Amino acid sequence: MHIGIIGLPSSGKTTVFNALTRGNVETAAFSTGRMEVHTAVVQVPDERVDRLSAMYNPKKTTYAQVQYKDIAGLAKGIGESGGLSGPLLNEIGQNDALLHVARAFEDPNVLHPEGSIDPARDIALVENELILNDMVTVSNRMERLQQRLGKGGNPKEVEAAKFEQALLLKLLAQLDAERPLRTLALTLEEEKFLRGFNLLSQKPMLVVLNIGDDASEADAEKAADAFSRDAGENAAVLALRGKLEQELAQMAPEEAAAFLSDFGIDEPGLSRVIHRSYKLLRVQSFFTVGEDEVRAWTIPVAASAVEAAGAIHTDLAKGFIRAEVVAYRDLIAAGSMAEARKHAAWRLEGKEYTVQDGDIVHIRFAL
Ligand SMILES: Nc1nc2c(ncn2[C@@H]2O[C@H](COP(=O)(O)OP(=O)(O)O)[C@@H](O)[C@H]2O)c(=O)[nH]1
Ligand SMILES: [Mg+2]
Repeated sequence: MHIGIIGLPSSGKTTVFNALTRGNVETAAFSTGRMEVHTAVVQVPDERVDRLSAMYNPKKTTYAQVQYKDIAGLAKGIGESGGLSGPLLNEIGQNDALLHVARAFEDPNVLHPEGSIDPARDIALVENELILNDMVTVSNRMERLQQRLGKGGNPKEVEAAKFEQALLLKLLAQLDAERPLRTLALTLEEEKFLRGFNLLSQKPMLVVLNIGDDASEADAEKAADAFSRDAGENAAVLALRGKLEQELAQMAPEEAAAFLSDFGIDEPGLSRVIHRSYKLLRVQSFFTVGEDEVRAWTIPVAASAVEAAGAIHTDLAKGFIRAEVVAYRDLIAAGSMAEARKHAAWRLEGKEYTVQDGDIVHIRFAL
């Protein structure tokens, strides 16, 4: 999974990236405006993995992973003339979801490109750049399609072109109304067709309001209410104290715990962001356990047992016989796999079984 961090210059993208990845990339009170990208892989904290690991004491424990990219270079007006530059478009387009950092902290030492603090305005500005860029992409596509339609072709080709034309018109109407594509309802066929188009405003988006140390999260989220109200299920907003989280991420665990209780924070913003973005991507985890390794795997929500097998290795999907399955809480309640096996909680499932979040799975297979 890949999540791209975008936002106006000096909104705190690098600060949030450092907080998420325990990184040490330099932050700056001014922006060079250059495109610059930093990448890091983050393990998704998961108490269930910790408990399973304590149960099995394996040689290796592997958490689910998310790759974050801090992408600088998006600014107001940049998408107006012919869309984003190739490299920037490419960097943003490659992600499964976007984490959009909007500045909500006051600090006279940090220049704001728009001259004042107004997160709702800034969110709309960035959205608009994505929308403009998609407009260019879709219009270009439409132009080529018109030429093709003009030339005729066999009935099958014409039918495919008509399907695309209807879809592109639908997208253009949405973009013309300055609305992102992620709020547009699409059929499965349309969604499939659009894969690989790199439409930026179609990507699920988590807006992170970067608030100051003593600002209230509730106040900040209210400021972005308008955005979250019509964003639908493909977007979410949460507030985060970027600078404080960055400092927190660089502390030793005991120091961090004391710090959290001093500030009255129960869950570090870091894990809230990771969990929310995981949810936005509509993925879930299942686990494999053993003395060698306890491991979390990422699969789409509603994936089947054979898809889960394929996530581990293509051979397991090819030679799939049955999946041994036990729900996480049933295993914990039973105390051990041997105990769980004696109860109905442990069962054999076929290819079509819909894997549930937290299932512990062992694939029986033969090649
Ligand atoms: N006061 C304050 N400053 C912040 C906060 N988050 C980031 N900054 C500062 O704002 C400046 C820009 O941050 P940076 O992460 O480099 O922004 P980017 O351009 O979006 O990557 C830096 O000087 C940061 O230290 C915050 O929550 N509070
Ligand atoms: Mg930066």
